[in-house]
Amino acid sequence: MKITEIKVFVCCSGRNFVTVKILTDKGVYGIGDATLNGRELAVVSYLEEHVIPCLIGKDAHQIEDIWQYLYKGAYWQNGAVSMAAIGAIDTALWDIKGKVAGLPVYQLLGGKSRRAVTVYAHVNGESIEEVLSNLEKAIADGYKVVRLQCTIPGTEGTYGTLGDKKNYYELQGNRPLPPEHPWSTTKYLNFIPELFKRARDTFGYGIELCHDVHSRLTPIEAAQLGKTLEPFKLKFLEDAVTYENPEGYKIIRNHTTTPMALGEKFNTIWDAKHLIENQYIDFVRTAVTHGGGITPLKKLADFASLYHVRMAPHGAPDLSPICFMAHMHLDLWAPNFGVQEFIGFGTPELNEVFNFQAQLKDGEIYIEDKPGIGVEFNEEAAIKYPYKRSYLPVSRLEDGTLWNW
Ligand code: CS2
Ligand code: MG
Repeated sequence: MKITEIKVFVCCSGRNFVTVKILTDKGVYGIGDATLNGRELAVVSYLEEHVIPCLIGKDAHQIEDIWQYLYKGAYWQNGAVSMAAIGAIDTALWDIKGKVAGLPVYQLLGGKSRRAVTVYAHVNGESIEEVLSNLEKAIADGYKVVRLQCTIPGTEGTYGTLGDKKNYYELQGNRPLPPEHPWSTTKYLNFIPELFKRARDTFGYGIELCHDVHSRLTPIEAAQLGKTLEPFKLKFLEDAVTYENPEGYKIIRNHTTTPMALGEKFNTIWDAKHLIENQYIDFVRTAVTHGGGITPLKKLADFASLYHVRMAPHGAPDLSPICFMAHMHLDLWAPNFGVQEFIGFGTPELNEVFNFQAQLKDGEIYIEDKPGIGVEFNEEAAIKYPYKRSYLPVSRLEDGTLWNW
C-alpha cells in the first residue's frame, strides 16, 4: 500500500492545531497530531520541506521502518520540532493500519488491559476557596483523581489558573506575543501546602490529588515541597524540576516519598531512560505527539513497566483530539497505565473540526470500537479557523530574572 500524498493542516479551532493526513493508493487515509504549542509552523515546515518528499511512494504498512528512517535518517535526530513531525506521521500510519485491519489501534497493541481509561481533571481557582468549590464539583462529577492548581497570592497569572477566561481553549489561542508572568518560589512554597491541607481537611483522602509544579523549582526546593506535602498523600507531584538534569531527581528521592511525575517535554525514550532505570520517577508523562508517536510510546511503556513506573500521558489543551484518542488506545492496552490527563471534550468549534466518540462515566473514559484511532478530521471546517500566531507565556522572578514558565 503506497503513500501517495501527505497533507498538513493548521487551524485555530479555539487554539492552533497542526494535523497531518496521509493518503494511500488503496484509498485508506490516516491522520496524526503535529501540534507544538507556540512553534506550530516550525513543525509544518519540517514536515513539508524535509519529511513529506521522502515518504511519497513508501509502503504505509512499514510503520517501524518509516519511524527509524525519519528518526535516524535525519542525522540531526531528536528535538521537539522533529519529534512532533515524526509523531504525527507515526500516528497516521497506525490509523491506516487499524483501518485496513478493521480493528481499533488498542487491539493491534495487544488488546484491552482494562474496561476504560481513568482520567484526572484539572481543578483550579484564583483562591483556595474557589479551588475547593471546584473540587467539590469535580468529585460530584465522579472524578476519582484531580489536579489542583491555585493562583499564588500576590502573583497574578499563575500556571494552571484561568483568571477571567471561560476555558483553556480560549487561553492558548490568543497570545500574539509572549505575555510575561511573575513568579516567586518563596510565595509558592509558603502557599501550596495550605492548599492541600485545606483540600484534605475538607474532602478527606478518598479523592486522589496531584499537582503540577511546571518545572519551577530547584531539586532541593522540590525535595522540601515533596516532604511538606507528604501528610497530604499526593498521587504525584508533576514537573517538580526541569528534566535536563536527571540527577536532580536523586536529591528529591533522597528526601521525600511523594511520588514524582515527569516527561511531558520528553521527545524520546532516551530522555526518560536514566530517570526510569534509577527509579527516580513514578509516572512518565510523555505524549504521543511530543514523543514521536505510538511506536516509541509503546516501547517507553514496556521499558517503564520493568521499573514499576506507570504511564500518565500529557493531555493538555494544546494536544489535539487525535493525540487524545491515540492516548486512549495506549492507555487501554498498557499494563502499567496509571492515569490520563483530561481537560474536557473541548468546544463546539473544536469538535466541528475533530469528530470522535468518547464517553466520560465516573471518572473513566470509554471509547467506541472504531477501526484505527477513531477520529474524523473535517478539512472544510478546519479552513474556517485560520492559524493565528500564539505564544506560550514566559515567566520572570520578581527581580526580572527569566524563569521556567
Ligand atoms: C501542563 C500543560 O497540562 C499540563 O501538565 O504542563 O498544560 C503545558 O503547560 C502545556 O502543554 C504547554 O503547551
Ligand atoms: Mg504539566
